[in-house]
Amino acid sequence: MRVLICGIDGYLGWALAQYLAKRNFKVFGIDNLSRRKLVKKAGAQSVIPISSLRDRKKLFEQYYGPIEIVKMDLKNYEKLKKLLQLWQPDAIVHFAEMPSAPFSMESFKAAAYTHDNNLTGTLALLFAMKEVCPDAHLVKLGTMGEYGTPETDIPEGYYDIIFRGIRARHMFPRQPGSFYHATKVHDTINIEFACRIWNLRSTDIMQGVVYGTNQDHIPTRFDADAVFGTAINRFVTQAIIGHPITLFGKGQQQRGFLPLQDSMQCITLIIENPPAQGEYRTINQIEEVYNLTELALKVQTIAEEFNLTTKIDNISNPRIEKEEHRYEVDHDILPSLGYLPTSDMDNELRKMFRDLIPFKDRIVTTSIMPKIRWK
Ligand code: USQ
Repeated sequence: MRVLICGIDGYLGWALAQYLAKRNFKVFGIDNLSRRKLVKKAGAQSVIPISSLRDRKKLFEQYYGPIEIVKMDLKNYEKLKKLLQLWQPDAIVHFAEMPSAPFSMESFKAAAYTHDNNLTGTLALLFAMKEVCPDAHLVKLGTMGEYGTPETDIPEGYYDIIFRGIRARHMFPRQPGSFYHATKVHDTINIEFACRIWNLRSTDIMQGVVYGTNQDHIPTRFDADAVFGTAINRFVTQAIIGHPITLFGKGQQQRGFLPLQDSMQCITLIIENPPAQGEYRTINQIEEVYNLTELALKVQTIAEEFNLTTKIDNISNPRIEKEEHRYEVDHDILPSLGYLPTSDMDNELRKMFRDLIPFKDRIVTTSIMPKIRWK
């Protein structure tokens, strides 16, 4: 199977390229390298060192055979069409978006960049697919954050409502928690529309917070700063350098989490089990639900195994978000496709400590405390 990964140089993209190559998929990639630039601008760096794209490609070819990677922006519609014609992908995995909620809340400029990058990139891809490869399967990375934290349970994309006695199936309401999460909601509307009118097919993945390091020959990037790092990845690096764990507010916020390696398994299963032509399918991709305090305590306990004493601090929450809320999420489709978690949180945390301690000196202390506030 031929798979194009848009955003191949990122945290998920680089891990997926190797996961698929090991399983004999033919992989192609594009990337505009924006993640590298934005992390640098945020005064941080990948804790695990990563080489230039050119060197990464060479290394990839030593382990897995030839791969074509083009440095380009997804918004470059004409070039994108040419590459789709050349590569003829069966599936296109779309990770090529600006993924940080805090970044999108920094300023008008940052919010506008996020909208332009994410929405225009996805639109270019939809139009190009319609023109060149309408049968290909678009595997789009959405986020659990599209739903927000509603009062009710969260279904997989759709739910039944009865209004004035008439029952109908509707897209579940979205309540994004940042302008970044809002761009994913806008994408959802655009992709569902494109499937409906152009008969494209897509799986939109509502993914929870991914954590961990990869298990392949070439490491993927790992961010721990306040702009691009996510909760567990940040907590582990904080424990390593003796910085108190930064719990925002009450720390009772709940999220769905899954290890990087299992996220790769899920995406591979989705590629192998495409929806029918014309179908827009939503899948919730999480493994375990925790509140942030439970996670901080877990990190603290595992840190002790590495002789690290860790303090937990409840700091003023830079975000506007519910700090106590319901979080009951349906996630039945992936298990029905054969998904089996391969690791538990404790083991994954141990592995993270082992992989990250050697790079302790690369953790940029000044980038840990959040500086961007929602208000
Ligand atoms: N949090 C802390 N301390 C920190 C960092 C975060 O308490 O140092 C809290 C946040 O307040 C929030 C929760 O942890 O309640 C999750 O925050 P996060 O930064 O780990 O994740 P988030 O900003 O929601 O975004 C991340 C990815 C995003 C993806 C999303 C999935 O950056 O690309 O879409 O996770 S989800 O959270 O399910 O929407």
